[in-house]
Amino acid sequence: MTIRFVHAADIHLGYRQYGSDQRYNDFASAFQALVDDTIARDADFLLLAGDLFHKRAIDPLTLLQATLILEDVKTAGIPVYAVQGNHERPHYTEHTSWLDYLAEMGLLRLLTARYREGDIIVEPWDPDTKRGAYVDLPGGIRVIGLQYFGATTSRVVGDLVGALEEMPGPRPAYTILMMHAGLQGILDNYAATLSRAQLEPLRSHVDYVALGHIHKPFRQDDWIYNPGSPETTGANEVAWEDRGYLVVDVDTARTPAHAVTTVQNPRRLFLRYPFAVDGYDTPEDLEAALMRHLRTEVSDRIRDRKPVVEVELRGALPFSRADLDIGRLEKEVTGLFDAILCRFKDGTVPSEFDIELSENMTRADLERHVVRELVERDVRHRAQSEAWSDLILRLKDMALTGSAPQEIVEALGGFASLLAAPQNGEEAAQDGGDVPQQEQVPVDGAGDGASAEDGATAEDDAVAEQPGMSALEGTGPLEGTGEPC
Ligand SMILES: [Mn+2]
Repeated sequence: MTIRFVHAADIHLGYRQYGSDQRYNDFASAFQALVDDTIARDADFLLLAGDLFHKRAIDPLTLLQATLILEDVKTAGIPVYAVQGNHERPHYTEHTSWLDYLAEMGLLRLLTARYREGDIIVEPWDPDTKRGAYVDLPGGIRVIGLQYFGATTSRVVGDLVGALEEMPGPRPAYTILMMHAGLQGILDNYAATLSRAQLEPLRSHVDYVALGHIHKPFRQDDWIYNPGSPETTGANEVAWEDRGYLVVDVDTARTPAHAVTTVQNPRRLFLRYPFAVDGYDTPEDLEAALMRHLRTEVSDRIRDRKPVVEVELRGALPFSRADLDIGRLEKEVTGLFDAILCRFKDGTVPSEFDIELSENMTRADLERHVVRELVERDVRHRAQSEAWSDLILRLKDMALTGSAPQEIVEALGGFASLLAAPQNGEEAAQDGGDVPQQEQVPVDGAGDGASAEDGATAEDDAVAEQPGMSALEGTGPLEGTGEPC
């Protein structure tokens, strides 16, 4: 018996990365490319191992993308089997997801295990109810699917082993288990719940473990397979070049029965340039050196591909970050690379310098001295370093002595005036951060008195100074280390 199937996962349709329409379309293009290739290779079926959608509440255009692309597979007569991932999981107050909708429309078959009175239910997929945990295909091929179970995954896998052992009839010739689950030991910064040891009892029941969830591709012992993300949902994925999807040729007469080929689908070129900032004394020097470096990296071949460019500044910055015009730099780099967008990522630390200490300082003196020197590293606050230090130390004391949150908030009233009124801030903070807001000192040049609104405006401006940084923060958890999948 020979079959061919395609195993894909983590398509993330509907992800408007960096707020970019082009990036939004890139995710659909990657899906379309892998579907076209599935059809061209005349596969018997397509597996989608979770996170077809980037989010639970997709917009109509995303649904249209999914519908049109899945209609291509349907027209070609290739069934699609899917499981639900964490990104598209309905809220607990809801009962259906957009995957259920696609299943009702006959565009895919959603495989789901249910629990009844504490027991896992592993039932065949029913064409009437369009529900079930597995399908049996001609030639003794079985596809079992488990949706994302999060922290309970290892328990569910244990229950599944029990259910498979009790299942009547002969073992199928070839069994695929599709799951949206991470495996321990793949990513340093992500603690997956499922261990390899917990999967091991499935060995005698399952020939091919088809995973999704972790965007880094991996395979283990001709048994466990994870294709990775076809598009790039976070810059950390750039390093994993062999991402894409897997084309699996099964011949049940062989051992192992499958031969698995990784296909890197076409996707947006995503370039990442770390740049060490140490040794440049002025923003002008740094910018000139950075652009010189990037000019040696760029080529017509790169420009033709209209890449995404991320520049990560690393090292100790010898001047204030505020002196770098990140927005202008992003525009310059975008032009240089003919990029669809460029983002700067700030991985710098403030430069270290020796803090002068005299002998016989008390602990309190020492603390005040250190705080003040730290404040003075930022030229914007240098003139009021005494007031800032007072405020910082007072807030710390209040927190440590168990002041009520309201008292601390009132003390922060002094913080707003300090930002808004450089001339008088020192006085305001020294006389008490607990000055009521209506008594705050007027802002220079402003006709009316300082208000909480002025404070907010000052903060907004501070954020607006570095549009690149704030935009990058918007990339959310995918950028960080918490939930990379
Ligand atoms: Mn994912």
